[in-house]
Amino acid sequence: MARISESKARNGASRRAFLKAGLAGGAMVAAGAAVTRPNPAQAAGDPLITETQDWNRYLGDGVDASPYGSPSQFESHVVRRNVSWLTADPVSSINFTPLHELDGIITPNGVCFERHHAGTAVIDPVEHRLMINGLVETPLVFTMDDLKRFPRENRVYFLECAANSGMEWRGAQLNGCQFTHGMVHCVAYTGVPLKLLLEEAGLKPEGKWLLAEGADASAMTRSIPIEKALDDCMVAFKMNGEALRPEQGYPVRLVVPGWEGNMWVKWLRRLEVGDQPWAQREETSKYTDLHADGTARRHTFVMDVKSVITNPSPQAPVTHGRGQMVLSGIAWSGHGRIKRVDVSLDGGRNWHEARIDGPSLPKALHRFYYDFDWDGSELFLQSRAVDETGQVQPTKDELRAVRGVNSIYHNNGIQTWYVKADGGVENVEVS
Ligand SMILES: Nc1nc2c(c(=O)[nH]1)N[C@H]1C(S)=C(S)[C@@H](COP(=O)(O)O)O[C@H]1N2
Ligand SMILES: [Mo]
Repeated sequence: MARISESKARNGASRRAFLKAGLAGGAMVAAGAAVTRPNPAQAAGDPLITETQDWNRYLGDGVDASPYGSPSQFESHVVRRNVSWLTADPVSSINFTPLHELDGIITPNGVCFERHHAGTAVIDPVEHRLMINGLVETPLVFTMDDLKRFPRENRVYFLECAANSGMEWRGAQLNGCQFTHGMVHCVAYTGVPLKLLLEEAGLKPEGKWLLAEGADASAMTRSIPIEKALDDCMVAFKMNGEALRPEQGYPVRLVVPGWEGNMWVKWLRRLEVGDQPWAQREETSKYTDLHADGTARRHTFVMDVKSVITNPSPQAPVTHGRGQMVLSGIAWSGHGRIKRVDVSLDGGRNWHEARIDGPSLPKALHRFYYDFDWDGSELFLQSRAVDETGQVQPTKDELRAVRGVNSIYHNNGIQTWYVKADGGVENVEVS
């Protein structure tokens, strides 16, 4: 995330109230208490039932109306959005996934967040080439047709930009999970295991690192340890069953499961095998974590365990009043599966185990729910994920104690949403 200025972050921090955990009242959730069901609509005399509606009276559009379909016109607000002050120019910019409008674990292709450093490259697949060179027995150049003749696999992975939640280091700032956590998407990829391509070229024993290079105008380049390349990396050409979207690297991108998004080079054109990391811009001046003492953490590749409540959240307030509420969110870890998610309604004093529903896949988003009876009082919602390696998502204060506040990258701290009695929701911190 290139252009965030420190003063912006500081101002943002002071803009929102920091609430102390002396929460008056608090949400009462009596164990085993009967849940207040939603009020059924007043059926008698409802014209939506008694009158014939237009959609029932007139023929609809025929099958030729939309050869490539798009969402309902009533869902036109479900779009990627940006934060105008974050970057100076759209070609080196970011937009965010509308997490509060989605459910399940798969991100639809049209709303996967985009991050590019030099705009979206437009590449005719017939003219695209992928080269493998460096410390290999036989340097190779693949066409897209060549790549599609290697045995392929289908796997679901999240991609998270290391700068996700980066604006929240110094305090609560952006009002919506789309903006605080929307630099993540989760897609089913089809592609060739990178291992097969490297074996085809023949790795020399001194080959320890891989340089992945993009064909866009930024020529994005990152060093990747060879163990990771041989483990679970993929060269992917399909997402959610169809061709990669141009924004996501059409015709081919690198998939680096569980590791920071910057390494997932889009428009992948070259893989060079070397004996040491290259020290490119994106692994020195960017995507490193500056400590208070002036030293920086480098090669912080894995995205640690993290979660966020997507509903309710600032862009998705509670509109139905007290009674039965479906709280929902997502959790993920670059180390593997999510084992457990707990939810707090009172800013982290008491925790309730959430229900994980849907597939639990390693290095993929997990969907969780907590169904409860809201008594209409203020809530301080938090979620805390634990992954299968036992890592527990830290509080923001715990994170700051170790890493200071210079960092933009790798913020996996616990998020708090303040739900007011009127159902409105705000981004806050409790301490
Ligand atoms: N060639 C190329 N690859 C790239 C980038 C880029 O600008 N150029 N951006 C990187 C960054 S910083 C991230 S977070 C991810 C974003 O992937 P997405 O646009 O599919 O969400 O792509 C990475 N791969
Ligand atoms: Mo990124």
